[in-house]
Order: sequence, then structure tokens, then C-alpha cells
Amino acid sequence: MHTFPFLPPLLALAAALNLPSAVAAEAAAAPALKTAADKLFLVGAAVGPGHTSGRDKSGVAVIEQHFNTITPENAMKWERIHPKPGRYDFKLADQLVEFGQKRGMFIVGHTLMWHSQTPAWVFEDEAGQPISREALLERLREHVRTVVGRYRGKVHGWDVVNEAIRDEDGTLRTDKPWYAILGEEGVFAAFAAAHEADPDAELYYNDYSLDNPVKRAGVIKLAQAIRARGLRIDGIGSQEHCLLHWPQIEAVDQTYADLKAAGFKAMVTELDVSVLPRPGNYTGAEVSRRQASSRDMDPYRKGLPAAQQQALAQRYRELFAVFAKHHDTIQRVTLWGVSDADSWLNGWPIRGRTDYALLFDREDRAKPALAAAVDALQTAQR
Ligand code: 9MR
Repeated sequence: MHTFPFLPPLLALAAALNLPSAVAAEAAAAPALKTAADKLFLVGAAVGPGHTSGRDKSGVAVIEQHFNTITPENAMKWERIHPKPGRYDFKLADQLVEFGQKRGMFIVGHTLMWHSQTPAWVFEDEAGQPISREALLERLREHVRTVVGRYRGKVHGWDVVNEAIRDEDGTLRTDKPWYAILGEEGVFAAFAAAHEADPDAELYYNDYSLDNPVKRAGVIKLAQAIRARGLRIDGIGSQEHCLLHWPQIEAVDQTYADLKAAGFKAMVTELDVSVLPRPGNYTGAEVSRRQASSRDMDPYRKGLPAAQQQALAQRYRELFAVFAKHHDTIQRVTLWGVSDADSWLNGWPIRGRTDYALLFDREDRAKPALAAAVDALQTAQR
């Protein structure tokens, strides 16, 4: 049984007995996540148009209270920001940057080069034929220069390249057009163009399932190749899309030890913990993999039972304890969404489910997982 050091004894007892009102009180009593982490790393969330427009008032209040960094969940992806040849749409990205600037936040740009959410026209010439290598390189450079250049001095760090490495063997995804046509040169070109467009911005390579040693080795090798080219790369983003029991916490610990040993800073870029059953061997975050909905795969539509709520809190506690242990390497921890209502896990790998993956519930109330995360951070600094 864990303790609740910041609670008065009666509340702590009630919380330990798992009384619903006490659970809520425990969550409400938790100090801000960013305060608990302020000597360790930045903490943030992926945000969407509901937040940046101000429509989601309680979501904005959570962001202001708990986070000091934001990442656009979708607003800067190629298909959103550059939907047609020669046509950019900066509306939502501008709104996000303004939202972060007003609040003095560290703003992360996500993402410049990804095999997903990139329109088909990018890989075709004007006649609809496969584009030449030189023309694709130029198109990539133009995109990176335009997007990074627009936010020069405002976006502080970029996920330059996202998910270029295969899970199975840690090699480049040469089945995807970016890498089939350009190979590693495309990755180098993206980093070079981003640095030219904003020499002060931090630049990251971002991927999921780094807790898989084969994939981690492939990611580190690619980051080393970027560095060996003399290009700027500040760190490696480790997404951390977790389940309650995957990956094992030892593997998470090893990930940051290995990134440090390889000489890279780390960012935890897309943290969440799904509590729902997973079909087959679905781990990671391959967005193209989905399957049809089914009621037995969606067991908590009416609410999360107390035992699962506590298991989730315990999982967040152990994750934040490991992140705190590696605070000399980890510069930032970003959750992939603000409240459970926002989470992409409600729609992946099965559509239309009710997941509970984040630190705030569907009404933007703090969950026991928040108190557990805060407690882990405080305990690590005692
Ligand atoms: O959470 C994002 C979801 O809203 C989008 O539909 C999806 C496709 O663009 O991308 C999700 O975010 C992904 C992130 O950009 C990269 N890593 C995996 C994330 C979850 O799929």
C-alpha cells in the first residue's frame, strides 16, 4: 500500500481505503505537475484546437496549472499545414504558437518528416508520376525551410523526423516513399534544412517503442549517423505509448541509460498508458494498424473500476520514478493529450472505445494517477 504524504491523515486513510470522495480529494490536493518537476525537467502535453482556440476552458485551465511545454497533436503535420502543392495553411499552427507564447511555454514543433499524414502528391510530379529524387529532396527542403522559418525564435524544438525506423530489425523504413526514394539522405536533408531555418532551435529524432532493444539500437545508430554528418541533433524523442504491463519498467529504465551512454539527451514525447485490452501483438503506435470495434474489447465504457484506477496510478508512479532517476538525460516529459477525452487511444487500435490513458479525466479533473506522478517526483528528490 502506498502512502499519501501530502494529505492530512484522515484523508490519507480514506484514500488508502479507496473511497471515491477521498480519491477525488487526493487528486485535488496534488500540487502542480510542473512544480513537482521543476528541478528535473519540463512537463507538457499535446494540445489541439479546442485548447488553442480557448473553447475547452477547463482543458486550458489544466494546461496553465500543470504544464510548461506544449506540442501540437496534429496542427503542424504535413497534410494539415501544407495540404496542396504551394498552399500552406498556418491557421491552427499560428494559434498554437501564440497560445504557448502568451503563457511563456517551451513550444515543440511536431513534425517535419513522417511517412504518415503526408499527402500522396508530395511523392508525385505534376503529371502524377513518381517524383525524382532531386525534386523530392527540394520539396522536403522547401517545406522544412518554410515551416521552421515561419516560427523561427518561437518554436524552441522540432521533432524533425518521426518514426523512420522499423520495429522488427531497427532498419530504415525503406518500404515508405520518403526512405525508398531518399534513404538516409532524406533524414540528413531535413535536419540540415531545419538548422539553416532556425539555428537556435533544438532538433530531435522522434520514435516509439525504444524500449525494444533492437529498435532502440537502430534509432541510436541513425542519430549517430546524423551527428557523424556534422549535423545538429540535440536529442532523441522517446514516445512512451505504454500499456499497464508493457513495456517492463526495467526496459524503460534501460532505454534512458542507453540514450545517455550514446551521448544523447532524451525527451519523453508522447506519454500515455492504455488500460484497455490489446488485440494480438499490437504495441507501439503504428497508426495504420486498426481493427473493428467489439464490446468485449471495450470493458470500461461506464467508468474505470477502482482497482484499475489504482493500477494506472501505480504505473504512472513507476514511470515517473524512472524518468526522475534519469533527469540528467531527460529534458522533458510530454503527455499525449490533456484529458482522457482527448486521447488518440479511444480510437486506436480499435475505434470508438473508452480508454483512460492520461492524468485528467473526461471532465478535466485530476485522477489518482496525477497524485502518484507528483509523489514519485517528490520522492525522487527527497
Ligand atoms: O494523436 C494523433 C491523432 O490525433 C492523429 O489522428 C494521428 C495521425 O496523425 O496521430 C496521432 O499522433 C501520433 C503522433 O503524431 C506520432 N506518434 C504516434 C501518435 C499516436 O498515433
